[in-house]
Amino acid sequence: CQWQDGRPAKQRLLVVANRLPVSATRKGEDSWQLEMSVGGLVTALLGVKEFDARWIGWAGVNVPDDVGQRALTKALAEKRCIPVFLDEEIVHQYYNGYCNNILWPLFHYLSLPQEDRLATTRSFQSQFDAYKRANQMFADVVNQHYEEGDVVWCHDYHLMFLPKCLKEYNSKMKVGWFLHTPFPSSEIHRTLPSRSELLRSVIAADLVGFHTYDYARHFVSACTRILGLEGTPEGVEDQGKLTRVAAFPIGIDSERFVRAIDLPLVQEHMKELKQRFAGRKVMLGVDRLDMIKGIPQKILAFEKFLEENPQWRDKVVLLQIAVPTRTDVPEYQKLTSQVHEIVGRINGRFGTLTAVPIHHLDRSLDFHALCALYAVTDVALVTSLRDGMNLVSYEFVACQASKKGVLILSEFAGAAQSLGAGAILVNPWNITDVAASIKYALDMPSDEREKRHQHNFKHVTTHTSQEWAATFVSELNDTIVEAQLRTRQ
Ligand code: ADQ
Repeated sequence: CQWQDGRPAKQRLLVVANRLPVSATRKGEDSWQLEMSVGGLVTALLGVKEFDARWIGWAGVNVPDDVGQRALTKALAEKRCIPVFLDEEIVHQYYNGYCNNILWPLFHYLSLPQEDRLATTRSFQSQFDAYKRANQMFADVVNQHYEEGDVVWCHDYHLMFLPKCLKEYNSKMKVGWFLHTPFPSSEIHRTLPSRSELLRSVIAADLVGFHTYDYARHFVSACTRILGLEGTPEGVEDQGKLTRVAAFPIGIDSERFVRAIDLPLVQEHMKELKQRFAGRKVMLGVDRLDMIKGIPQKILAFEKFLEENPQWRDKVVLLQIAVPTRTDVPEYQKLTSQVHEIVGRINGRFGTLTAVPIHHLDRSLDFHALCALYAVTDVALVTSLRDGMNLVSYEFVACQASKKGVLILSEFAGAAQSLGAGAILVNPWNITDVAASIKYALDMPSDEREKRHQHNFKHVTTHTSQEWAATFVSELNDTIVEAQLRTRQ
């Protein structure tokens, strides 16, 4: 391998995340089918090409037998993936329980229904124990595959305990941790029974990253208020050890989207969509079907818009593509039924024999179909109640080079801080405000659309996922160098 500045030109990077970027389905005793998964983390990290990267994570299936585990490990190795095997009980307690039922809502400022809150309070300790056990299992696998000089990049709220476990194995390991969700105000984090233990584990890392400066600031405040540590402009200091804390706003592989628009397959899809919706303005929502994405609120705002603007009723269509996630969690099942019920009601109310105002699909679209949809859209609606960043808004902008459509964006998405000047920012809880913004977007003169689009397009094409990862890892390398210098002095 080639060397550059004393390091291999392609540095080995161990990416550790709860889920691998592929889902595995068993086809026989020793045969597996692998399929790419959908989600923000996968999208961002697929764009990372500067490193010799391996991905460590759970494949999303229970594989109790050795034959199955060996075969899956072999199949995954071809995709440079290394599995962590978790059994059903631990998945239930760690993933469904502690991660999805406790940390996810808390970090997004969402409260649980009262009965769930009480049940969660009762099962809290056993779920937290499972969380720690699971993180230790991830650490074991990282440790087996770690080679000197590797950089270990831990991702997300599932693995807050991992930096500590890794440093206990090897204090010289370069460990970074990045959170893809918001980090809430310290007042919210304070309510978590395991608040101190989690913070202490995270600051065992050398570098801690967030999407926005606000999330980083909340994290430092939590460390100062809850742990009594000193916050510095650089991060958090604990007995002379500095943990660097900073904002690293994620991006997308924008070139991939920009180029895709000219592909014959995408052009073909676009032609079909244009014919299908001729004479109507196209509005688009693309989300995982998750509470944080504000899908019911978005649809209710669209209903209000139709109610208040009868002249638009047969001239606009909302396409909502919502890929189901966490389908075994009752709260998510309830959300699906709720969305179906609202869509059905509005289509019944405003539909005609030949057209309905909302097309709702409960599924994921392939890359080419998604790009075509983004490209023919006049107005994209991203109305997350909270969102770490939101990459859909970036993807939409990247595909709009010729149409220059309008982005309506929640002020509670991290993306509002980077695309705020070009988008129309809304409070997703205020459906009157969102309905008025829809009207404003549909009526917007072309010179204003052009100006707004140019602002966002420039940002999306210059702040890419490649740059995000390169900046994080380079800062992680430098952090270690600094630490070593301090020790030498
Ligand atoms: P997510 O909550 O998954 O990510 P987001 O950033 O919008 O949210 O990324 C979703 C990804 O999944 C996009 O690449 C999108 O194209 C894809 N996707 C969604 N629905 C789809 C569908 N129906 N069909 C096909 N593809 C679909 C988490 C955080 C975010 C943060 C990212 C990255 O919640 O706030 O931006 O990680 O850090």
